[in-house]
Amino acid sequence: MTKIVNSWNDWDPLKRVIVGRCDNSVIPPEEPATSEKVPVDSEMRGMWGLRPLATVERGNECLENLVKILEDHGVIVDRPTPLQWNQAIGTPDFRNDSMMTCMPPRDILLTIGSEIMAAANSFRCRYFEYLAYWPLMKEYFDEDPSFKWTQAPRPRLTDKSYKHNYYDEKISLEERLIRTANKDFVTTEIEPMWDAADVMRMGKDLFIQHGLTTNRAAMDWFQRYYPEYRVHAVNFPGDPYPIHIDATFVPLRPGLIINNPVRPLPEEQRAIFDANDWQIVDAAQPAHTEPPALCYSSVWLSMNCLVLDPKTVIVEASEVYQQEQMDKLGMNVIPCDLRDAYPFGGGLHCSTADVYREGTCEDYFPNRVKDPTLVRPEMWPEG
Ligand code: DAV
Repeated sequence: MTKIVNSWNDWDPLKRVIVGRCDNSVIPPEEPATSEKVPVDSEMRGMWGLRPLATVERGNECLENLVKILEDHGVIVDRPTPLQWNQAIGTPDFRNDSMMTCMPPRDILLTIGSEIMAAANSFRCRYFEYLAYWPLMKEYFDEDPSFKWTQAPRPRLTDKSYKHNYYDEKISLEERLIRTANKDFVTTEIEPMWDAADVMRMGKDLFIQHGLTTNRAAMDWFQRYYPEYRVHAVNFPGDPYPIHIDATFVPLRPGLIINNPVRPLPEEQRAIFDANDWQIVDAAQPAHTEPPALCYSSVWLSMNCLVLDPKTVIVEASEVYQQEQMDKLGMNVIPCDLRDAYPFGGGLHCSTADVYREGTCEDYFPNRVKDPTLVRPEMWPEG
């Protein structure tokens, strides 16, 4: 019997992966969850509709560059089936004028061991995005008898799921940073909401970013759903638009993490890493001062790399400083031209979702200390 799905972290040798597609991608209309996420000065504000075809073709070309590199390294690559993302959608609780894309599978699919779970995303425009991956899930289900095909509880995303008037174009960067440091985000706590890209998997420990796309109720849900794993809530106060952990806190191999220097992990949240001799180093500066046109993400996609194994990493081709740093950290660097795919939803890590990495569930944090990040500390006594 074939084992198709198995992945416990972001660094074990990668053997099979999903790479997204840009086809039919849309800039979605503003809705409560997205209004805060699109930076105030973004040219995407007030704009919505299909993305220009030439950019879609160019984005897909970039993804093909990645597919080729992966296949040359013996990795099996699967691709989603895009929908007509410009269709309007509705549920009993909301209507939205369009969907978005299936470029960043990392936001939708969370692989933990032999389970792939579709997330409980907070953006209404992403409510049906999982459908693009269902043909692949069915294939894995038919071929791998141990594959667990799961959907997280679907959020209702009524108006009660969001704080209204949270978005305010007049609020300054300083005020925005105070708000995120105080863990005041656009989503309420009425139901668990989370993006898979906010979850950093490290064997027995899951580190989840509390931010604009993942709430505290989601952390509680995770700890109950996975009682055998330690669930940690982390947050990065230097980020005015905290979404997704993978341009902020990126593990390269056991014991080594690169951390966005403008979004450092607060001192008190480091205890568990310090106690287990994990090194947290500042990531290199991005090579660009601006993201590409019509892009939601920041220049820090520079650190959104894809680790192929603990000695090999794919880094975006123009990110020369990040490449240089990876080299100094003892990694073999494979450059990949992907920047024109950024506008569709992210970098190398975002564009992929793990299917199979060799390896098992390890405990990388055997030394237990007082750890304020634990979501349910009473479940994990010290010592
Ligand atoms: O820095 O804009 C991007 C993360 C995309 N998954 C940022 C976060």
